[in-house]
Amino acid sequence: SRHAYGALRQLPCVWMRGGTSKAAFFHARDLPADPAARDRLLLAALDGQDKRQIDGIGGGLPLTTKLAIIAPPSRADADVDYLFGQLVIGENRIDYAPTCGNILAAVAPFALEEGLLAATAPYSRVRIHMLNTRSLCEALLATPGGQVAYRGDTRISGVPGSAAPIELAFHDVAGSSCGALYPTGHYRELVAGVAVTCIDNGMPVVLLAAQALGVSGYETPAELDANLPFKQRLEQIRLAIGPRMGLGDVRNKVVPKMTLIAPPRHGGVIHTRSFIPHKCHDAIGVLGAASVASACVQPGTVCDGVAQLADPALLSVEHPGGEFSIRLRHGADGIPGVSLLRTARPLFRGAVQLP
Ligand code: NQM
Repeated sequence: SRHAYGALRQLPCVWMRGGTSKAAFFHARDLPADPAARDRLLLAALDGQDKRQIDGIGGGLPLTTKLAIIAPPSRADADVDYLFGQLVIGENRIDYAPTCGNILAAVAPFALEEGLLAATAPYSRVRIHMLNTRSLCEALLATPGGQVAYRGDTRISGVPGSAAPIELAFHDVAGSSCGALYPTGHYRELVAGVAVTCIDNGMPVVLLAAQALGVSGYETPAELDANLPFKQRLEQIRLAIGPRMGLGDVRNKVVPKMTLIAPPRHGGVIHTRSFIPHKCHDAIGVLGAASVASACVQPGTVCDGVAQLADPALLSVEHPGGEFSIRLRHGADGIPGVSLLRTARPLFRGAVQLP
């Protein structure tokens, strides 16, 4: 046909690390407004057709195959809109149901450097509207002389070296996807014979004692991923509890995430293994960790008796790659407010080449 040969199309893109994840960042203005046409383009950019994304810029794993679409704010109390997308590997589709707190860390640097808002010196405060969950995050980062600072001495587990900190403070994330902090109306309940706690303080998470599923909770992610009977049982529980969390049929959704808990081993509050939702995370998600920490301060959850709470305002959540420190503010409404530190940086700027 006359279309058999042709040049590649160019789509402006910044490839960024946010916390312990990587994503392709796009301007909404560069993408089709129609969601179906937009997703066809994005799936071609990442190569959603192949498990390894060999013909695209996807990273082959859930944590490295993410995308962010950035736009001017659609609400008056925000500086920028952030839509997160997760490629569902092997299914050639993008899931927009959850947000991602790691990629969120890269939004403020992107918005400032791409001129979506002006930096102030020595710090800039960027109010980010997280479109997936319709909630707000305030990012605070160093911008000496109006330039984003990337070098610094903040270390986060799962990222080598150190970098400038980006503080993320969340205001209204309780019930972000499920409508309530404890969406089933219980602190603890039985699902398929296993005690669980369902919580959404920014991310829908199902907590359960590792021992209740016949594992210790200290296995490596690879060991747990290889344990198929265990993974089937975990998915059975996830499918059963999803509708009770207000998420409907979750067979094709990446929420709720499943988190195994065990007593802390390294001086933290609790030890975790998180499944997102099928593959075991090498660390833990940002809002996942916020939700776990929030459950640790609530008597009557499955964390009660497992968590070792020293300081109810600063909680160290242990995970396979180290720990994640979550600061909780306890307001009068009983809903813990969350803040935390991440680092982020651009890895590559240019244009994705599209067939
Ligand atoms: O919980 C992994 C990640 C995440 C998401 C996942 C995240 C969060 O580590 O907010 O950051 O749960 O799929 O990037």
